[in-house]
Amino acid sequence: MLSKPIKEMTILEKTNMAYDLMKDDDAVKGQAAQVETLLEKLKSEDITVAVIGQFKRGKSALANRILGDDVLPVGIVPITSAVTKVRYGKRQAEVHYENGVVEPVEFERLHEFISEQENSNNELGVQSVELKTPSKFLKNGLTFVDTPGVGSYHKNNTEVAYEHMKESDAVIFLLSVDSPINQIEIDFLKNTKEFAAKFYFAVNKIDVVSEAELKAYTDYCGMLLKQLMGKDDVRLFPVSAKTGQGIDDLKDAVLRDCKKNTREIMEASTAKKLADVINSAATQLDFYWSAMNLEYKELDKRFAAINKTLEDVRSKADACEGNFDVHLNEYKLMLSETVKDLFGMEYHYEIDTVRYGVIDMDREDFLKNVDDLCDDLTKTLDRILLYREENAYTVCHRINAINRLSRNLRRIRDSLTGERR
Ligand SMILES: Nc1nc2c(ncn2[C@@H]2O[C@H](COP(=O)(O)OP(=O)(O)O)[C@@H](O)[C@H]2O)c(=O)[nH]1
Ligand SMILES: [Mg+2]
Repeated sequence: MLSKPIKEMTILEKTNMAYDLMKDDDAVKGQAAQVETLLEKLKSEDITVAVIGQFKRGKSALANRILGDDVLPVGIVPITSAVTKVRYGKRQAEVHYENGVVEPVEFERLHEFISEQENSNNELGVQSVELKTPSKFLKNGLTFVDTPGVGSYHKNNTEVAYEHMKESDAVIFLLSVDSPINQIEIDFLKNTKEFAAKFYFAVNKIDVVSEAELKAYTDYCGMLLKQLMGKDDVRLFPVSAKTGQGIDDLKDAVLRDCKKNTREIMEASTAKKLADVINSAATQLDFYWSAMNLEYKELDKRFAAINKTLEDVRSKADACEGNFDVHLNEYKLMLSETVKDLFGMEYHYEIDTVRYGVIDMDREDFLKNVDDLCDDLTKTLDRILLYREENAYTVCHRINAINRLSRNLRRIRDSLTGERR
């Protein structure tokens, strides 16, 4: 099947190969979709730069400075509770909800969706906020991401920061002179340094200290970061989001790299992310192994529970009177949650975007979609778990297929992480 040895393949070829291997196995549908996204990104060469750091270091203020537009809310109390993506374009703001709904909002109202106080624990179900502004910094397809604080009071925010770390190609890690680098920041860097291709360390709020104090701070942090990152050339960018001092140096460094070394950054970043997706696919296949090995009695119980949930979904759908697109997305989220609870596995659904004010699908369409959704779930689970399958040939075939897929994926992963087999 292989045209050339894995170790001679480019990152694009490896990513394509991983996609081809995964796309036909329902067990790793979610991961296949992630690889597809990686492929699209790799081809488009759009770099994502995220600002990451603990809350109140001045991430949002710095982002505003870099963009040259006060698009992001800044505050004395932790403000950002949702990830905010900024792209090039005519000034506009949209809130994207977990259930697929997209709602345009005015910039003045953004705090309602992304502040801890007004949307605590993300009660509104915001997935992300997407902004556009005609900043030169974003002109060449760069996406800029402002994240909630690492290690803030809500555990959720740290998870969000981790996830975004995984999605970014380059990271501006923000420290601030008013608090020495702490254990939370150190742990975060230790755990995530594998995921981004490029790091810029910035030290903010230099307007509040003397030159001597700043030097003591940067000497100390510089030493610590070199140890942490395991390399000697860690550069620190002292900045002040308040006065604008040092911002141009940081901006220039990011832009220069993104322009000159786009390919290199994208490939390094894709390699890291692909290895991570493959690890998650391997874990997923292990879950299927354990689910397949459940006793029939146990499997029967869980299939009965799934069927009960599907009945609930169908009767809910029958009683439903409008907002059909949103409800369909909500059923998908609910079903994947149930599969996770019952079988310990991720079950992937595309959540369709629902534009604000755009006409719903009609009732007939909706009921048909709900039917398909329900039928499809049991059929797929039947098939991948070989539920009640008495045919030895099918069983062997499936077991071999899982083994082969695991093995091939691990080979790609090892070639990405440089491990020898
Ligand atoms: N003195 C000073 N204050 C700053 C600077 N950057 C941000 N701040 C303040 O620090 C606080 C937190 O800023 P914010 O951007 O919301 O932090 P985030 O939680 O990391 O996004 C706000 O009160 C800002 O006004 C800076 O360079 N100098
Ligand atoms: Mg913020």
